[in-house]
Order: sequence, then structure tokens, then C-alpha cells
Amino acid sequence: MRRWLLFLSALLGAAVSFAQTTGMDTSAESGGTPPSPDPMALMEEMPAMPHWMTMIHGYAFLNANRQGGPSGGREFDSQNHFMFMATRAAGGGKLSLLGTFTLEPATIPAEGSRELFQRGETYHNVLLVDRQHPHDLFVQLGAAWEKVFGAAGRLRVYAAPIGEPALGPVAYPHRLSASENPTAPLAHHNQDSTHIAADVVTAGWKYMIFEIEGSAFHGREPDENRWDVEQGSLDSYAGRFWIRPTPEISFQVSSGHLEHPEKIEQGNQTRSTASIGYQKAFPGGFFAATIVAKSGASELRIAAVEASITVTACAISVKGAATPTAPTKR
Ligand SMILES: [Cu+2]
Repeated sequence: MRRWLLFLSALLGAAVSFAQTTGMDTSAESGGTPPSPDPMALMEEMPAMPHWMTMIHGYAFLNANRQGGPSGGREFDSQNHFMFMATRAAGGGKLSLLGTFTLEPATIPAEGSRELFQRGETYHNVLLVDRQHPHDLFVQLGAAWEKVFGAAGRLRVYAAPIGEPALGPVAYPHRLSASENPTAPLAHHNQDSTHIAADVVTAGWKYMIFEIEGSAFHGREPDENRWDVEQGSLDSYAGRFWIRPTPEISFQVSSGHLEHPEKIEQGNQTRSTASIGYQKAFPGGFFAATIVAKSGASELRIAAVEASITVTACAISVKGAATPTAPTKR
């Protein structure tokens, strides 16, 4: 059964990637200049139309995974994410419906896929170490509405039963620099573990190259049931500030208070991150890199730096990721 699901998700991923490239190729219109390498960002920047515009985007890796050492092993698995977006003009602004899904609950073992140095969430109430848990089927179910004011101002409000609060860099499933990495980036729990958060509301104001956002959300991380929609009170909050001096460069600092995020660890967390991203399209591919620094205050102190590099040219893809992580101190 799992083998069939693996196969199915790989087929789906290939089909979705194909749809994305045929549907979103705007290089002819822009006189041969490659468009932004990020199809989701392209869609987000499109002006609102009086009718629905939809987009499907995604990836599915079919992995022969072999990790060495006593906690390593071999397995076949598939890490995958599928993103759906529909936008139209509404209420004097632009309305976007956003859905992100993954079949990982069926294509990754419940006890997680082997990934040395990875850490986060639980299986049978035991912290997963050297393993990456499968993500929940519903990664994002949300709606955003935005309105442009004047020449350079934009208000954006976002509400999501399941979504991504304004904390950390763009979460890795949507992050271009992580897109060619067949596994979840190491230490992503230290930076964007809130990427599947229950009950998120966010408001943001963008002006020229600056953007400031604030979120309230439920701080508890997803439980071990990967198929359900979890809910909770808005007990946690976060704020994020972006500077995008050029279309290629983005810089963010963010900080959040997470109310009892971990089921098996007592206490709340304060998490602060800073990151610099760079992405550039060129004929036949793109280059994207992100450096993330994260520090926690009070109960848990982790310092992590992530750098991912992706170069795709024709059919050859070269990728790399490095995540030196200081030991956890409690
Ligand atoms: Cu994750």
C-alpha cells in the first residue's frame, strides 16, 4: 500500500511540476528576461482579476535514503508538498485562498524518516532524534486579503485554521533555497517549526522595501495524528520585520512567544530569528541561498545557522545544505 502511495505521490509531483512550468512561463512576455524563479511569489504579485485565477505547484521526491551509523538505516520514502492557490478581486482588494497539503503521513513512516541530526516532535511520546517526522496532511488552509494604498503601501490580512505565523524565514516547503533538498532542512524545527500552526491570524503593512507583520496563533506543535485538523486558543504571538532592498535580496528579523509548544517539554519558548535570502533566476534555472540564525531565550537555548544553495541548470540539479547546530542547553 505504501509503495503505491509513494509511486502516486511521485507521479503527482511530476505532473504538478509540469503544470507549473507550462502555466507560469512568462519569459516570452518579459523579452527573454527570466521571471522570478519562485512561481508562488509570481502568482502573489499578479494583479487581481474579476475572475478566479488558480495555480497548482508542488514537488515530490522519491528517496532511496541511506543514513550511516548506529541510528542510521535504509529506507524508501517520499517527501512531498502540494500547494494550491486561487485569487480574485474582492472587496476593493485581492482575495487569495491558500492550501498546502502533503501525503507524507502515507509516504513516510510514522516514526519518521531517518535523517541524522534532525530533531523535533514525537512518536509514541518520545522525542524524535535523527528522524524527520511526517508532516500533517493539511499544512495550510487559509485565506489572505490585501489592498494597495497609494503608490507603495499594501495592507495584508491573513486568517488560517492551519497556517504559518509571522515567525522565522519563509517556511521551508515554500522556500526556494530549500526546494531541491530531498529532505526537510536540518534544524528547521529551530527556525520555522511553527510552519504548521493551528489558528493563525496575521496583519501586515508593507511600504516600499519594508514590511512589518504581527501574528496571533496557537503555540502547540502538531500532535502525532497526521491526518487531522487541530485547533486551540490564540495563546502565542509573533512579529516580523522584512527589508527587501532588491527583488533578489530579502532580510528578516522576527521574534515570537510560543505557549507550551512541545508536548513532552515543560514551559514556553521565546524564539528569535534573523535571515538573509538571495535568489536569482537565469536562463534554465535559478540560484537561491538562505542563511538563518536563531536564538532562544529562557528555558531553551539553541543557536543554529542554516545555509542552503540550489543551482538548477537544464536537467542537472546541484544542491547543497549545511546546518551547523550548537548543542541544546537547558
Ligand atoms: Cu516541519
